[in-house]
Amino acid sequence: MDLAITTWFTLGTAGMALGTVGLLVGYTRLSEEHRLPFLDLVGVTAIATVAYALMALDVGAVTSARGATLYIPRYVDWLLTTPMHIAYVAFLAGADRETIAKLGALQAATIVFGFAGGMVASPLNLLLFAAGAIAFGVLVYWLYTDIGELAHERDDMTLALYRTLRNFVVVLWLVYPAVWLLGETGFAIMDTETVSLVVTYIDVVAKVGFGLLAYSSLRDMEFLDSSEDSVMATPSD
Ligand code: RET
Repeated sequence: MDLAITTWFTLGTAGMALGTVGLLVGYTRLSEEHRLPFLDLVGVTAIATVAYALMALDVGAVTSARGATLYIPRYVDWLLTTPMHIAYVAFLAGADRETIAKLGALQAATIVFGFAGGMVASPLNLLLFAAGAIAFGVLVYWLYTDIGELAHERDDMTLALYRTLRNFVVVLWLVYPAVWLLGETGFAIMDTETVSLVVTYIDVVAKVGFGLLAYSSLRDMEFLDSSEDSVMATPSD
């Protein structure tokens, strides 16, 4: 495999591994209430660490009908971790299990369509891309309508965190379909090396950044809760 690509994947492995350790330390500092859901976010970077390590070792690269290189560990990682992120966002809004499962399934469908589209010949590739884009579009629509309204019933801090993470997901994640179209999976304007560099960079930001954003808000909430408690505990004479 190309030395440059191996370098990006090695850097990706290091970034995800460091992120996982950082988030695990964060996990131990959170209150009982926030811990279990936060483990979902630690799981995301842990899965990505394994995916990047496999890619750095040149495991799971396949060549499509049109000569594009696709990395199976990357798509398996996305298939698992993007629904995990969506589940966290929907959980913050107070969505029930069924809704969380429905949103997770839409996100998983996006990835499956994207992988299938990347593997097949033109013009079917663009048709499958369109199917993936529609699934993602419906998901985003729900995050701004029904689920967004649901989040209004939560306390202010949780609502604010919901909004931050939802916007983070929507804006940052739009880079992925753009790169798919620009790369060899789409119109081949960008080569595999450039795609690998860009995707590795946003993957680390999207996964570690998401976890850090959540951590810092959860800590703020805990700090405010404890200072309210101490105000209430102050004897008023
Ligand atoms: C594809 C192509 C089909 C249409 C769409 C896509 C979107 C992919 C997304 C990926 C997000 C990945 C993340 C990884 C973090 O490490 C599959 C490229 C819409 C949204 C967040």
